[in-house]
Formats: sequence, structure tokens, C-alpha cells
Amino acid sequence: MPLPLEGIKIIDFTGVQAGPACTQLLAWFGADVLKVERPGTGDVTRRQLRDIPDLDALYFTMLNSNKRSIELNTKTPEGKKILEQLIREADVMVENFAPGALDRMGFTWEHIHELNPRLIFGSVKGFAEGHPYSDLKVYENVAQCAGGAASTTGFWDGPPTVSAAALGDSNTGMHLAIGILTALLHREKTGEGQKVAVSMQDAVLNLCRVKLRDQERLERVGYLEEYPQYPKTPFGDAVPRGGNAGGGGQPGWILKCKGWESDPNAYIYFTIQEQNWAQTCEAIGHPDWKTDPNYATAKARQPHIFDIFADIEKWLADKTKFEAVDILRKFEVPCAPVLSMKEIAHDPALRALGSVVEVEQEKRGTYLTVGSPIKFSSFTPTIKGAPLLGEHTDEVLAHLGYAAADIAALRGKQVI
Ligand code: CAO
Repeated sequence: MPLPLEGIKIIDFTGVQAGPACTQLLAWFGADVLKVERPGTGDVTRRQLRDIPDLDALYFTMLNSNKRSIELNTKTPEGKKILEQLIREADVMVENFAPGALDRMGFTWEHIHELNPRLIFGSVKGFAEGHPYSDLKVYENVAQCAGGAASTTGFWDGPPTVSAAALGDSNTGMHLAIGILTALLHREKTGEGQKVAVSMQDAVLNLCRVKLRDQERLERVGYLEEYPQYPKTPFGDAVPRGGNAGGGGQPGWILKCKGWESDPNAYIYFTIQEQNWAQTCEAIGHPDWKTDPNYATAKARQPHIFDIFADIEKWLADKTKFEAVDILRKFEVPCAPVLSMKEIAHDPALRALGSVVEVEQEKRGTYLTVGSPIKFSSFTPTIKGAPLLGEHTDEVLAHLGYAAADIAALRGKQVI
């Protein structure tokens, strides 16, 4: 059965993480993704944080699976001509160069649109066009700071903190993928391509919307009752960092379990769900809290919520995180063990679901990566290896009509 995006040709003029994450997702769903890379070097991630000398780094292979690769110097006249040929027959082109880099190469949106009016042009930048910082080069953590994530992450007595999750990079790529698919549907109706731009700042902010909600609430009432600061510590005029508090109005915290003294991940996340309070009391051996006026309502609990968490930790002291979750799940307490990357890598359930997969990579052998987080009822994406640098150069040029002698000449001039 053909994959949903089969027949869609994508020029992947991207590097590092934000752009490659977008095109990789589309490749998993069947698009023919051709990565255009600088001759001899390619995407910088091929060499970044290598674990095996001289082999493409995992950083590259985990973001470029299911793609093809052509080496092409798009700053030479011949290279520009080849890129123009590719643009004429593509459906989508994606880039995430530094601001102005593509324009300097001569590939402005206007020129690309003129070459192929049906083409959808996806672009990632750190800041949106028109933003005062739109000239800045941006990496992950820069975006997390500019998008409101860093100022609201961490503990109130520590500095702004970035998340390990790639809110700036992969998250922006996922937003762009949604934009590109929407533009493809639009093209079905109108025949017209368009430019789809996503800034990393906007993509981070989109995930921080509850913090913007909290800013508005703070400005109206002067406090945020679900934050650990409430009611003892006065609030300032901006949303503070709330540690591990739940953001949805259901108090929660990361609690110690058996073995926390030596295992940095012997913890669970425990949520006190208002509508499940009676069952929660039963689960943790405190049926008396159901009717005690100091515990019976969320309002009564909030002033001493950390004493309650401390009592729950006493109950957890002789249980591993897995044993605790096995008990709490029976009482419908929203909770989970804090899983280490080692536990995730070896988790048989994640392997069986295809959320963690082993992939065969030329020269490297097998390596572990994430599979599709999106599960479809009609197909299962197969994750394949990433291309070697220029692995498909000859094949692509032959398809464009270049004879073997022309290809050799281009190679001699270091165009490819
Ligand atoms: N042939 C010839 N030249 C090529 C080429 C090719 N195939 N591919 C890239 N180049 C050139 C570019 O044209 C550019 O040249 P100029 O600077 O002379 O115009 C040069 O290589 C550098 O490309 P770049 O701008 O992408 O790389 P950088 O190291 O200067 O910046 C980054 C990297 C990520 C900071 C920047 O690209 C950026 O801000 N991108 C937008 C935001 C983004 O996506 N960041 C996420 C990265 S994931 O953490």
C-alpha cells in the first residue's frame, strides 16, 4: 500500500535540528526527501558529538533517516542551475539557514516562487520576519529563553532554566510540518504554492501558553494559587518559576521513593486530582483525610500542601517507583515513575509500540532512535537509515539528464 505522502518531492535544504526534524517526519510518512548538502562536509551534525571516529554522528542519523543526499555547492553557477532544476520539479522546499543566507545565494522567496509557483517553501528562523531580533542566529536554548520557557522553568530560588526537551528545535520542526501539510491541502484547492514560516520563538511560546494565561491571571488578581509560593510568599509582577508544580490547577509534585538516596531517578510524579481525592486518601493509607476539614477540600489543603506531600513521601519510603505506581493506578491517581533515559532505551513496551526503534545504518550497524510518535490505523512508518553524504548525487543528476561525463566534470570543479 502506498504511504500517504508518496509522490511528494521535498528539497531538504536544512541543517542541525529544527529543519531536519520537520523533513524527517515527512519522509517517515512517505515523502521523497532529498537533502542538499555542502560538498565534502554536509550537515554540521554529521561531525558533531561523534561516538565513533569518522562515522556520521548519531545527532545526524537520528534526524535524517529515510532521506536521500546530494552534495551540491549552491554558490557556484552550475550548482545554482541544478538547484533550480530541482525546484522546478519539487512540491516542497524547506530551509533553516541563518537570516539572509538563502537570499545571498540568490534564492529569494520571489525567485523560488517564480521558478515553481506550485512549490511550498517552508522556512525556520529564530525570530519572525519583522521582529527586532530577526537578524539573530538562533539555537535551541536561545529560543527557549526568548519564548518564555526559561523564565518559567526551574525553582524560584534558582536562575532561569532550559528544558532538556527540544522545544526550540524539534518542536519548531513539528510546527513547520503542520504548516507544510496545510499548505499542500491549500494547493489541492487552488493550485498555488506559498511560503510557510515558523519562528523558534513563536513555537516555544505556543507551548508556553499556560504561562501567558498565568501572567494575565496574576495581573488581575495578584497571586497564583496553584504555585508553591502561595499563600506564604508574595508574588512579583511576572509569572515566577514554580518548580515541579502542576500547571493545570491539580496540585502535583515529584516525590521521593525507595532508593532515592543512591538513585537520582527514584521518584514519581504524584498528582492530587480534586475529583479523585477520596480514592487518593485510600491509596496512601489516610482515609481520615477524606473528612478532616484541614484536608477535605482543595482550598483547605493548599496552605499545607507540602506537608501533605511530605506525608505521602513517608508512605512511598518502602516502595520503589514502579511498586508505587502499580498501587496508585488502581486508585486512579494520575502518576508516573520518573524514567531515566536508560530505562526508556530498554523499555520493552516502547520497543513493542515502535516508539523506540533499532535502525540499521550503513557502516555503523544498528543504533537506537525514536520512532513515529504519531500512530496511524492504516500504516506504520518504517524508520530506515540516514544517507551517507552524497550517496545519491549521481542518481539525482542522472535523473535530471546529466551524462556520466557531465557528472565527472562537475565533480572535478567541486560543484558536487
Ligand atoms: N552550498 C554552498 N553554500 C552553502 C550550502 C551549500 N550546499 N549550504 C549552506 N551553505 C552556506 C550558506 O549559504 C551560508 O553562507 P553565507 O554565510 O556565506 O551566506 C553558510 O553556509 C552558513 O550556513 P548557516 O547560515 O546555516 O550556518 P551558520 O553556522 O552560520 O548558522 C544557525 C547556523 C543554525 C545558527 C543558523 O543557520 C540559524 O540561525 N538558522 C535559523 C534558526 C535555526 O534553524 N536554528 C536551529 C538550529 S537547530 O539548533
